[in-house]
Amino acid sequence: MSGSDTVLVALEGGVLRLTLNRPDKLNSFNEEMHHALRAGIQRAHDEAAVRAVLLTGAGRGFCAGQDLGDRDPRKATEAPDLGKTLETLYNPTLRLIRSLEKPVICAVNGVAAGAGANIAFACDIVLAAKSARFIQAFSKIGLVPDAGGTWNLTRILGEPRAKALTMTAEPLGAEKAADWGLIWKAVDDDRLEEEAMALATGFASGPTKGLGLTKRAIQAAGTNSLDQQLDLERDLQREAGRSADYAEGVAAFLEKRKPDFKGR
Ligand code: T3D
Repeated sequence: MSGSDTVLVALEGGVLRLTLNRPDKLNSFNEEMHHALRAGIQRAHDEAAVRAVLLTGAGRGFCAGQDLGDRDPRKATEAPDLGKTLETLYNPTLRLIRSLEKPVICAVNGVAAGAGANIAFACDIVLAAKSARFIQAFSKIGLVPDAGGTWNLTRILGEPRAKALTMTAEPLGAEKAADWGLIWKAVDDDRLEEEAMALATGFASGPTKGLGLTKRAIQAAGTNSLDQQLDLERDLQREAGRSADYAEGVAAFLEKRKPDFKGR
């Protein structure tokens, strides 16, 4: 499989669909897939025509984290520098997802393990098939959670659940993940594709500027004081108020018609 085939990329009506595509390995990450995913998200940063991203997996899994076939200790002469692979491969992608000021929807179509689970949790809105499960597989192989897992799980779930999930590697079902607030929704398996695409398509005709600023504000709230956050809201509202989409939104409301947002 060539590098570009490891992530299928399609732009449909403003939605950039990125499909992790190594189904025989449950879409685990090899180096080519890292680069292809990163290039896809970078494209969403660069192209105004992209107004939402939909990330999903091909086959029966979403993503099983690192391809352990590429880490076979029996074939290595020395221990790998996994800090380097985080620094050069996983972390840049995580940062690109978080800094993209456009909605990133994740449709978890099956098992999400290791970094695969944590990349899903880094997306803005996560839908999962009811049959999907999330596994913090790291402790099974003597590693620590990465791809932002310790940060997201602790903030969202608190220490007791974050520690138990990561230390036991017990699978967490999609419905429980939704009950715990880790994901937005668990949906019937045969509805996942349709629901995720409807959500992404809706965003792709939405007020992209305002949505992006909303993402920035929500992400800043975790570390800001209330005073800092009130100042940030003031500044971002000022910016949003100058957007063409705000003018269109108010005009459309007053004219009792559907707004025609251009994403500016
Ligand atoms: O190394 C670094 O750069 C540091 C960063 C690390 C980040 C990480 O993500 S570390 C965690 C790595 N991932 C795992 O430890 C998960 C390993 N996989 C599993 O535990 C299980 O496969 C699952 C629980 C995810 C799913 O189980 P199941 O029973 O549904 O499927 P399976 O039969 O285990 O897997 C199906 C195939 O996918 C199988 O191949 P085969 O036998 O049919 O040829 C299996 O070997 C392959 N596969 C699944 N996960 C991986 C994988 N191949 C390579 N790497 C994998 N991670």
